Amino acid sequence: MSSRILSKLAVAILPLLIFAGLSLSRAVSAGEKHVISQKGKAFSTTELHVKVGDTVEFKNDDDVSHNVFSVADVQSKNNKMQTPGAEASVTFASEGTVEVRCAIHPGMKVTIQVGK
Ligand SMILES: [Cu+2]
Repeated sequence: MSSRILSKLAVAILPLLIFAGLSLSRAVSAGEKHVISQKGKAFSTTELHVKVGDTVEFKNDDDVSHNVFSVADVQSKNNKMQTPGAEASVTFASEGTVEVRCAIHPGMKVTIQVGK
């Protein structure tokens, strides 16, 4: 292969490599997504471990409304009323323990541990 062809090849491939590198770094920096479903007046789990930057989606898969809220200083959030089929997402920005409850159904509890 002549050096001219090689340099043309490099010019063609370089942007692809840069693009691939950018996509990869974006994928690494973005947090993971977790889903906690609400069904049968219960959360789909009682405990969840996530990392800072991760997002938890609260999904109402029930046939009744729920009002999911957190009772932690680290991340207070009230999803307000979620009618059946509704979704609400929370991204955790700092480490700590977040107790999540439902304002309508006192038995509904899930603990989210946010770590590094
Ligand atoms: Cu509820």
